[in-house]
Amino acid sequence: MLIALTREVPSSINACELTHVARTPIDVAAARAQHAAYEAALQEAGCTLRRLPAADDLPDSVFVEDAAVVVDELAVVTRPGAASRRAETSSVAEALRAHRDVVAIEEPGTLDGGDVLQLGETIFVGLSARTNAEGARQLAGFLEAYGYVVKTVAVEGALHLKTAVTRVRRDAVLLNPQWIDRALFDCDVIEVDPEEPFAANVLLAGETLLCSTAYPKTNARLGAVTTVDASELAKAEGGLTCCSILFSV
Ligand code: CIR
Repeated sequence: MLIALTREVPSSINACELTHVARTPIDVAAARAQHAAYEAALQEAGCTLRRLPAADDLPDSVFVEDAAVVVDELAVVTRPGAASRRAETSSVAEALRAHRDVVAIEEPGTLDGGDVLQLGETIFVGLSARTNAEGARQLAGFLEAYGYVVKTVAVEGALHLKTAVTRVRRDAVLLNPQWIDRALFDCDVIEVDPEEPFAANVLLAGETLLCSTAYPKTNARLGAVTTVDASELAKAEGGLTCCSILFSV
């Protein structure tokens, strides 16, 4: 069974962190409707939803991906790079304890789940404005014990590693070559359309590839996809991977 951990869009989302995106008003009701459609698409893809309690006082709390990294053997609770986001992790840790042993990144390490891309036994960790070398080192310490190979990669121009590259099939990634070197990947590589730099953040849920309706040119390069409108959460600099943590039980 594939579980999708999610959390409702908080009423405070207009106070979210922003790095590469200019602030524009987010319609909370519209964002919640889009988020509900995203959850429905995950269910349609075969996921069982587990919704965390809403956290209206934490503006970025809908972006649960950043709070933990879950592999088959373990859950690693992060220490998010943005101080405003650190209180998000305790409820995520509590939910994960039902399914995994849970360990945590500790100060002075910082790590956002959006910087962690798993491709089989290889785990890429983006060194970004949010994830530091110490956070990556601690994560490697936890995961290498289970045989994973952890590779760090510098992220520039994008908020997170997974803004620049995500997995689209077992053996293929989608990436923006302006932000990440395609030579890092020894699998099939598909590039985003040059007019759609933010299109690389797609979510593979089981056999279903969830993509944003905002990027038709890139989506046309991917074969069969399921599209969802994620335009309101994009104003908060969030993409499709950010709004869930997927793991098998
Ligand atoms: C932030 O800046 O932390 C949020 N506004 C967006 C986080 C998006 N998360 C992700 O890409 N994993």
